[in-house]
Amino acid sequence: MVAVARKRMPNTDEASVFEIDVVEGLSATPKRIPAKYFYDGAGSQLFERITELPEYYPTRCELRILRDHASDIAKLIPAGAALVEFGSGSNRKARILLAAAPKLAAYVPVDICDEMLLQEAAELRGDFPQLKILPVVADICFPFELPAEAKAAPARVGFFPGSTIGNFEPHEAAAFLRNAASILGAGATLIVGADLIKSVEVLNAAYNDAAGVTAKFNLNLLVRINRELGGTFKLDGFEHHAFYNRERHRIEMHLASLKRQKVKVAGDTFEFRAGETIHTENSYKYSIESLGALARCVGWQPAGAWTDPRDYFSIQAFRLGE
Ligand code: AVI
Repeated sequence: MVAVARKRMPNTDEASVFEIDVVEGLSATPKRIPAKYFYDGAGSQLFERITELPEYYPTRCELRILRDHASDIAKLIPAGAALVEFGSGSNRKARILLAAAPKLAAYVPVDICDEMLLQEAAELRGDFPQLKILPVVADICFPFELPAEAKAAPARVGFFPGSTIGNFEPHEAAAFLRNAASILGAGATLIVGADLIKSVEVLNAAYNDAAGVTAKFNLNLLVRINRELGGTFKLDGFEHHAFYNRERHRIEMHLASLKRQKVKVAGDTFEFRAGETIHTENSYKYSIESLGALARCVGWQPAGAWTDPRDYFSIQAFRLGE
């Protein structure tokens, strides 16, 4: 059995937190549900399908940047360092860095989902036998302890790919960067994948794919509420809406009620007007400068940036002073 460091919010039962967040969000004006609840089993599978859609460029662009610039990016990783991946998921992107930085001593994948984390860790041990693989089960938005060997390493490098930073509100992104700084410590480096501001047509198409997978992903939230919270949402009573909000530099996803209706969730009744929406996700788009400014505010200094040939996506590096 592999020893895994654990850190979760104290006294929280995931099911009741989901219920509280949904009931609170549906009681608010305008109605909203946090985007983190997309990712049940079906939602995670639908997201994997999204990453392969012709219109959804971020995953392909990020992989291309990592492959094209792996040796330059790896120069930011000193010999003997520990690479800490925030929200590691499938490790697919980290593997590119691990292969490009053979002097790395340890890899610390951090994720809230322990099953996937342990499975991936076992595979990585086989593929990178010289590397210490030290998984940590934790919510990356809260403080957690690094394993002793990672703390003792001569340097720590954080890795936060996938443009997940874009799903945080700007103040949450700043809080994440501050938390990463205190976990990684003085002298650390952080490598972040962020989607870039671009033409409205490209952005809108990426979140309104012709095959309807993103719509299914959005509507799956209602399927999850029906199953886990005794909801009575009728899927044909709601529609996927996604559009770019130019003022706020973000894609907004909503579920729009097609008619006046009442829905029960966890014993409470919620009324919808025709056209009223539940705001389910924001996906903020940055420039190199705007993410740099946000990072500077919480103590990180820009230390490098790479983009794909169309400048659709960026990998940005930041350093903390000693
Ligand atoms: C996970 N995250 C970076 C995706 C995004 O693009 O904001 C989630 C997503 N939502 C719709 N399509 C993809």
